[in-house]
Order: sequence, then structure tokens, then C-alpha cells
Amino acid sequence: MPGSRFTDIRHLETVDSTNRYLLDEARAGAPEGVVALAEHQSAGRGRLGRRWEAPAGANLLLSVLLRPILPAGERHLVSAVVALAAADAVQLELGVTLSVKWPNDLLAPDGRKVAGVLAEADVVGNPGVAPPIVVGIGLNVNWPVVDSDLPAELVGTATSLCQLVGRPVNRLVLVDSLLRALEPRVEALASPVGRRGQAADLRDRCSTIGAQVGIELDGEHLIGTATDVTRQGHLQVDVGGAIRTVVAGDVVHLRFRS
Ligand code: BT5
Repeated sequence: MPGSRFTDIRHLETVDSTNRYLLDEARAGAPEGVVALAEHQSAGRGRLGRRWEAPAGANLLLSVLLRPILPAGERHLVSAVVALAAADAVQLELGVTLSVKWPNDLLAPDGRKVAGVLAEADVVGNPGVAPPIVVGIGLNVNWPVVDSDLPAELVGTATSLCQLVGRPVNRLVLVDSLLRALEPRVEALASPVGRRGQAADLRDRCSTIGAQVGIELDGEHLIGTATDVTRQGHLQVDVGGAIRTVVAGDVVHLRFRS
């Protein structure tokens, strides 16, 4: 991909976590744009210490190392652009429209989860280089084939692209398409107008807007209706007539919009 920052692609047969791998590479000074792609993760991680499930060789397990320079309050957009690029790729290659469940899940039209995104920042930077943010995405491509492939707790909440299109899906085509879509989105993060564009794209794709949501926030449980995504990528929720802005949190769609 000429002109792309994503040229150093490390294809790993097995690794504990592609995010962990790239965080270590970042600590050792790796530049922006390194990509880790794994066939299997022995300790794939979700947010808040949760696990990410994927059998070997079936799905997309990918992380990118970014060193964006942007205001701290707009960092959410860094993980959002990865979710958006994956949605772009799925739309382009398969004609399937995925929505973003705030903050960063990708959902099938029926509301089941197809992908999750985990961004991890390093507190210790290297002198003279922007601090790293590693953004990992797990995208269910060829697993599950049928619901009974899933662990019991994911039946009814998870699905895959192959279930959605009814045939196996070429993972390499998707990786290529995702990285192509990601390049201009990451480029856009460098300017205020570009970031506003990414936030607008997030708002357009976000199925949380209009949904009734439950949100866990530092021990507080909010219930309300999500009304908007701000320019910073944060979620606005109408809680009994008062608008609360949620910067980070675990969201449950109590009633799905469509
Ligand atoms: C996420 O966390 O959704 C972020 C997942 C990020 C995974 C990628 S894979 C490449 C990179 N390297 C890593 O180590 N991680 C990243 P969260 O919102 O916390 O969702 C986790 C929850 O989703 C789990 O507790 C399950 O309920 C559910 N889950 C686990 N595996 C799933 C799957 N394959 N499909 C759908 N849901 C799943």
C-alpha cells in the first residue's frame, strides 16, 4: 500500500495478545503503523479484564500501533477510527452494514456483536516520540459458523460475518480493505477539522443513539436514552431530562433502536 503507514505487518501464528505484543514493541521504540495480526491468541483480552474468544485461524485478530497527536479529551476517536475502518471494509467487501454500539462494538443489523475494539495507552512514553496507543480489534469472520459453535454465554449475543453472508469470508481481503480504510481516518486525527469528520462518521454509524441504555459509571448505574455523540466522540444520554456526557463506560442497549 504505497503512501500508507501500515506497511510493517507482523503475522504471528500464536501470541498471548496482539495488544500486549504491540505495547511491548512500542516500549522498545517501534514507530507508528506497525500492525500485529494473529492466527490465535492464548489470552485475547477485552475491556475491564474480560476475555476475547476466537478459535485459531478463523477470525481477524489485529492490532495497530498509533502515535496520534491530539487533545487528551479527544482520544476516544483513536479507537473509533479502527471500528469505523472495519465497518467500511465489511460494507465494501461484503455489502453488510454494521453499526457501532458505543463505545466501540460493531453490531450486526439484528444487534448481535460481530467485533470488539480495545485501545490501550502506555503511560511511559519514549523521549521525543508521541506516546503510543495500541488499538486492537477482534472481528468474527468465519467463526461462529452456527450458533452452537459459541460458548453458551455468547449464544444470542454474538455472530460472525460468515453467518451474516452465508458463506466463508476471505480474511486477507478484509485486512487489506480495513488498513486501506484506516489510513485516511488516522490521517484525519491530526487536524481539528479531520477529527470533527471522524466524530460525525461515528455519530452516523452509531446505533446507540436513540436506544434506551443502561450505563455503569464509577459505581453509578444510569438509565436513559442516548441522544448524540459529541465532537470528542463521547456519548450523550438523556437521564430523566438532564443530559449527561459519558466519556467512558460500559453500555447496555436495553431496547435496540431498530
Ligand atoms: C471488547 O471488549 O469487545 C474488545 C475486544 C478486543 C479484542 C481484540 S483481538 C485483537 C486485540 N488483542 C487483544 O488481546 N484484544 C484485541 P469488551 O467490550 O470487554 O467485550 C468482551 C466481551 O465480549 C466478553 O466478556 C464476552 O461477553 C464477549 N465476547 C467475547 N468474545 C467474543 C466474540 N468473539 N464475539 C462476540 N462477543 C464476544
